[in-house]
Amino acid sequence: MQKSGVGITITQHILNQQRQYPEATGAFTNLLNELIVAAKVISREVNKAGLVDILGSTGEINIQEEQVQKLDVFANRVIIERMQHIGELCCMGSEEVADLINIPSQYPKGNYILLFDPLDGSSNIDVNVSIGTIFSIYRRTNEGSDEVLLDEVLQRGIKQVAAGYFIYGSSTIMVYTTGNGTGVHGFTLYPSVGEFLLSHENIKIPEKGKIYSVNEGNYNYWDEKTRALVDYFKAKDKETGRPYTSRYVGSLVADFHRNLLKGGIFMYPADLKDPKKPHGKLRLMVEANPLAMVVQEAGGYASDGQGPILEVEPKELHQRTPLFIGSKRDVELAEEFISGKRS
Ligand code: AHM
Ligand code: MG
Repeated sequence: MQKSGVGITITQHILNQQRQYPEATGAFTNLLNELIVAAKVISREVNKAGLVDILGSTGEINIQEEQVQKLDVFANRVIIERMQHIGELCCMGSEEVADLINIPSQYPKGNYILLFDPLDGSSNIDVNVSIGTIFSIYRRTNEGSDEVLLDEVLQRGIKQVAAGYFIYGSSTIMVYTTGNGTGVHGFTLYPSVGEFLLSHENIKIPEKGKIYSVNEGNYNYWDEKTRALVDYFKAKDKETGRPYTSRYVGSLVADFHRNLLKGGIFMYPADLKDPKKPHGKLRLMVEANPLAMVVQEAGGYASDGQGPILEVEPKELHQRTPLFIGSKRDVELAEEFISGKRS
């Protein structure tokens, strides 16, 4: 990973990328810039969460039947309100909202679709552990039509035109990619200046890591194959660098980001804890797909245990999926265990 000494801002970086496509209209640049503004607002609010009386839940239950925290509601609102008026989106989808979010009729519409998890890792808000915002951008398939159908949104991850996340940790970092070999780049927010500056240029994930990240409290809810996989990472074998180190904070963005930089595998396998959720906990469209695009562009891999996440045909906006993501060789190994090719 190279460090840039020139302090290039995220805006300059996006514009530089845009210049490589003479046919680009600037719509996409406009979209990303507005999203960055939304993230700065969320970041400021997250940073003062311990100072103002914003902690605690609103008492509402979101459509995933989980307690909604106040900051989730805030982050969700900021993104919708900032993004709906810019004229680049035809609709949005949020982890916190059951249906597609239409663009109000007073605003112009565009050809992009924005899917997001406004504040991932919400159970960590009130204990000062890193949380994040995840985003995924698609082009609509039926440009020109007034009505946006769910079918246009339910595209495979491979069709994403950009994806990334903001992590609100010891500093606020944005990581994004536009795919096609353009690389994965990270920018750190300099709060006093209010700018994201390039800090992690062309991130590459190590081909094999030393870390496994999973909620092992679920061990007894897993099937035999999943248990065998995690047992494998814990077994002693000098030649293959085992046992791996265990690291899990329970914020997907934070666990993913650490493994992206250091190498390793994050897993949220299918479990039998809740028979209504046989595919584990994480959502395909707002969590698995965007991080899968990032990791693959960085040289890693993401699988649902049977094949690439990016090839999964989505059937519902809030579909859940098992997720194995990180260093290529570690995820391929996980796939061999889960798909039964190895035991
Ligand atoms: P959330 O989007 O409601 O915050 O839930 C998703 C989070 C992920 O960030 C994290 O990886 C996972 O839930 C942790 O779940 P668990 O507590 O079951 O290990
Ligand atoms: Mg969430």
